[in-house]
Amino acid sequence: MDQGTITTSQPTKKRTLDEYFGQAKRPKPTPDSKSPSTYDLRATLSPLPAPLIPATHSFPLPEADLSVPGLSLVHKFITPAEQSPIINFLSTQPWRTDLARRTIHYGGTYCLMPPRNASPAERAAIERTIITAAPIPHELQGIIDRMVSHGLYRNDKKPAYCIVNEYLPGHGISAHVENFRFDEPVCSLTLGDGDFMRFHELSQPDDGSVRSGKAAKAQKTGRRKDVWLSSGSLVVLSGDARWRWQHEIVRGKSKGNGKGWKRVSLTFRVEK
Ligand SMILES: O=C(O)CCC(=O)C(=O)O
Repeated sequence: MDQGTITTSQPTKKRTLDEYFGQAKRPKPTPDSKSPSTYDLRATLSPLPAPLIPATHSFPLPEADLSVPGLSLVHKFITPAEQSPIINFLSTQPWRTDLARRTIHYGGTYCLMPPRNASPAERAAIERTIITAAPIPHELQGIIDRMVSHGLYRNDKKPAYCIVNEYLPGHGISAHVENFRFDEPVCSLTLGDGDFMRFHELSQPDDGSVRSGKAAKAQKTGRRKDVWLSSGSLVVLSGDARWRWQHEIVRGKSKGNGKGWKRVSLTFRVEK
């Protein structure tokens, strides 16, 4: 760089949740909708683009990991060739930048922070609140249909929520259980590079979000298990793995040894 040049980085304004999920930008639920995440898809997504992957596909049966009851892993859930169009599609989507890692929330967002002076009842209500977001786009429906065709979800009760997380070296997610507000299973697809997911056994099921700090305070037994999530794999959390074990993506600056390492995960959740 030219010795005389001083570069100043513009302070980036942290956007609020309202700026991401402002009421005006949210599709209105249809009158007969059962949940805030059900919209008239014909109005918002017409004509429907083709799903990026076909629903049917043969892959090995899920491998159960018996050391964490309720945990199973489907390696090669999608092929390397199927990953590229999904990654390209996600790159066209609006990403949230209010956390260290970039995220996209489809269906809704939750884990909202109650104000400090909130009463226990207000706190509980805020912690159960979901702010509606744009529905899971049709391009990603092939992933959902593939999970349905392999018996992970029922056709009449498909996941309506999906969080996309983009992890670069140094990014992670602190240990937490899956929000009790949702049903099981919770399924997470790994695109790009693989990584370990670390599981911690709790003394008893304990619902607590990372944001509120409650997850960090949950009492652990000390049993821990690292599970490798290969590229293209789907990790399936049910039973104790979903209610009684916390999961974590450990932050590590040296992941990929500086060679452009990146893991993108799509985590699907279903209404109770
Ligand atoms: O990256 C993952 O596979 C897990 C993401 C996760 O736990 C979450 O979004 O709550």
